[in-house]
Parts: sequence; C-alpha cells; structure tokens
Amino acid sequence: MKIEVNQVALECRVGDIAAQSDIEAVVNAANAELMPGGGVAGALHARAGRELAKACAPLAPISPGEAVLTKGFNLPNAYVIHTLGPVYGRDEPSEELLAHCYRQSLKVAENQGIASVAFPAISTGAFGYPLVSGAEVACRTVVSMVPELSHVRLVRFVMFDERAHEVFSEKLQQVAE
Ligand code: AR6
Repeated sequence: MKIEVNQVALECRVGDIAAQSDIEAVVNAANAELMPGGGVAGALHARAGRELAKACAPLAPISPGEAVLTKGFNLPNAYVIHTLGPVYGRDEPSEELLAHCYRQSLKVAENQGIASVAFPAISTGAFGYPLVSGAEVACRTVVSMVPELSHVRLVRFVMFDERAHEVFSEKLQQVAE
C-alpha cells in the first residue's frame, strides 16, 4: 500500500530489505557492535560484502535508539543507516527507544540529503518486540516526522511476511488519517 502525507510517500511492502534497488538508504536492525548477525543484519551484511563490517567497526558500539551511517558497498543502495533497537523487556523505556530508532534514522537521512529510505520492522525479530505495538510506534513516529522532512520524499516499510505487511499497512493507514 502507498499513501502520501505532505508530499512524502509512505509505503508498505512485502520483501527483502537487502533487495530494495530503487531506494537510496536502507535501515539495518543492527546489533550494538554493528557486526553481521541474523535476520536483517545478516541479510544486509551478506549482500554488502565484508567492506561493510570494516566500515562499521570504528562506529561501534552504539546504544539503543542511536543511528549511524555507512556506504552500502555491494548493496543496491548508496547508504546503510544502522540503528540499534531495544531488546523488549530489557532496554527501557522500550517504546521511546524504538521511536528514537525511527526518528534518528530519518534525521541521519535528512542530514545526508537522502531522498528515499526503507525500514524493516526494527526490534520485532530477535529482540522480541511485539509486532502490533512495534508497528504502532514505527508508523506513528514516521508520520510525526513528515513535517520535518525536506530531502526524504519516500519512506518504505519492508515486511518479511504477509502478516507483518497487513499489520503495518493497517497502522499506517490509521495514523495517517
Ligand atoms: N528483510 C526484511 N525483513 C526481515 C528480513 C529481511 N531480509 N529478515 C528478517 N526480517 P531482526 P531485531 C524481519 O531479528 O529484532 C540480529 O541478529 C523479521 O521477521 O532482524 O531488531 C542482529 O544482529 C522481523 O520482523 O531484528 C541483532 O542482534 C524484523 O525483520 C538482532 O538480530 C526484525 O528482525 C536485532 O534484532
């Protein structure tokens, strides 16, 4: 699905975050060390190649809610924005920290003059954040940032499966109304 808020396109799709060839910056649901891991981080590092981990090393560790920028190397994207989501039930206040991930990632994109950004569902995999509340935080935060965006013209949520896609699409529609 796709909607427009103040001339910014907001989209939700099923797909692989490592295969978004029309997007300038993809967001990595990273670990604190910014090293390859499972899930999103595994997929992005695998496609980017070893240069990505080398570029990440001097930027690590990062804290929950923080976001940093590297090039995309062999990814089809110019940049990767690495953010560390909260571990649900451990990093508190988890809702604020998760909102911070989306906010800081968009700020990094704006500072770099990036026009399009794709997000995965941060923290909702290995870090255990419940999908519905994770989607709520993601959509609310991104929509609330729209008035501050002058370079970013497209924000895409890339969901790994149909259920996540449904949940994010519904939330996005709700909060944009
Ligand atoms: N494309 C899009 N979404 C994906 C993909 C993909 N290729 N792979 C998984 N997802 P996760 P987290 C979905 O675990 O919860 C890593 O090991 C997945 O279904 O990648 O923030 C890191 O090294 C889920 O909904 O990120 C960290 O240690 C969402 O993306 C830790 O996991 C996020 O799942 C970060 O955990």
